[in-house]
Amino acid sequence: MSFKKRLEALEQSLEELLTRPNRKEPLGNGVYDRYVYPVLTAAHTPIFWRYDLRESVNPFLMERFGINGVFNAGAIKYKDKYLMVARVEGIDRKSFFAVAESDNGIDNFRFWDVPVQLPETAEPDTNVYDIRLVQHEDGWIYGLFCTERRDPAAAPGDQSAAVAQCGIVRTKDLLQWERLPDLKTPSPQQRNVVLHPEFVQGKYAFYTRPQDGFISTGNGGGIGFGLADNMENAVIHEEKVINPKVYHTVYEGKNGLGPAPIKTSIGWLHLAHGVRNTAAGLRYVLYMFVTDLADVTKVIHKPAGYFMAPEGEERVGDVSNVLFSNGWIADDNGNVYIYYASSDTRMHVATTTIAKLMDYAVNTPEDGLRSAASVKTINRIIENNGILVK
Ligand code: M1P
Repeated sequence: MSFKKRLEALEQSLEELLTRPNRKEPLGNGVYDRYVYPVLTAAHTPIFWRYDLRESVNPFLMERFGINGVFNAGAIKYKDKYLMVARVEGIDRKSFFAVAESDNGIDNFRFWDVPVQLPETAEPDTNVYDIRLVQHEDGWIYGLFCTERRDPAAAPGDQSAAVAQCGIVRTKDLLQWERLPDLKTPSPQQRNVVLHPEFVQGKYAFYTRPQDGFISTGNGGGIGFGLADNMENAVIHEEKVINPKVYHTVYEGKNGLGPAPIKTSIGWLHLAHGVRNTAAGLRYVLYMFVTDLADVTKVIHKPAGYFMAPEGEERVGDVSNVLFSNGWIADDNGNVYIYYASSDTRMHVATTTIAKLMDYAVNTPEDGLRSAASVKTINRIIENNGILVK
């Protein structure tokens, strides 16, 4: 195939993918709707990122920069567009951020021409990922992300020991980003740090995930909370765990907050991921809880179990059996777009409404933490449906 024909074929196949309409999966569970197609994948990235399009230097039109996956995207509505800031991972295993935009939030997401030009601190990042975008009441859009660097204490032969910390950037237009110093906390490592959109006691409020090691949270498990005086040199002196790991639940191994919480009339609605270990490796699912409007550290509703777990093709990918979400958008009319990644490979959307999510959060029974308690819960539903449980 000639260079020209191959380029035309590549362009046509990308355009077909980018313009393909998405559609809801039939029926669903009443809480949210899943969609048939992923909304962002490696194949959605621009051809001019992956190929040198000069025939003189790339006569075979071969890929020069392969993309391995597009996942764990932050999300925000900006100038009436639905934006995801995705974690784009090259085949070299480095991640970077790139903005993709859609008019309706469910299909036709297109990457902006150039990835995010992320400034660095004096200590360069080896890898950056999982950005959480927050429109804060101070007027800035903040991006909190994980910055990973090799552990300086690692033995010479150990090339996997790493330190994860929370990197911070801010912007007004998602084009120019200002890098601020990394967050300082009492914990040796941090991942899944999220900024609360409002001041709490006049301070910046953070959800953290203290952890002792890079993979295992050790003693530090649970979603933490802490306050900092400013963002220019953000320091949390005291971290309090507000949503701990719990034995024999979907978050017994570790957990972490997803996107920044959504304010509702009942409380702050949170989406988080819970992890447990299995013979087949770690399993990541999404769950929800609600915190008090007056005391944002107090959990007031917590439905049992998971809100979403990997299904069908979502179950398989680079890191299989993983759902992860760090981005959602709540429209003024109450519609909610939940952007979630499957198996560290691709992005999907699920749609619902604030009314449905609050009904789910408030009226789904809590975890009784024992099999007998689960049977009691089912019995109540059966009896409410007119069937006597003897
Ligand atoms: O591979 C699953 C996820 O693992 C990490 O999340 P956590 O710190 O909660 O275990 C992150 O590396 C995340 O990016 C990844 O999706």
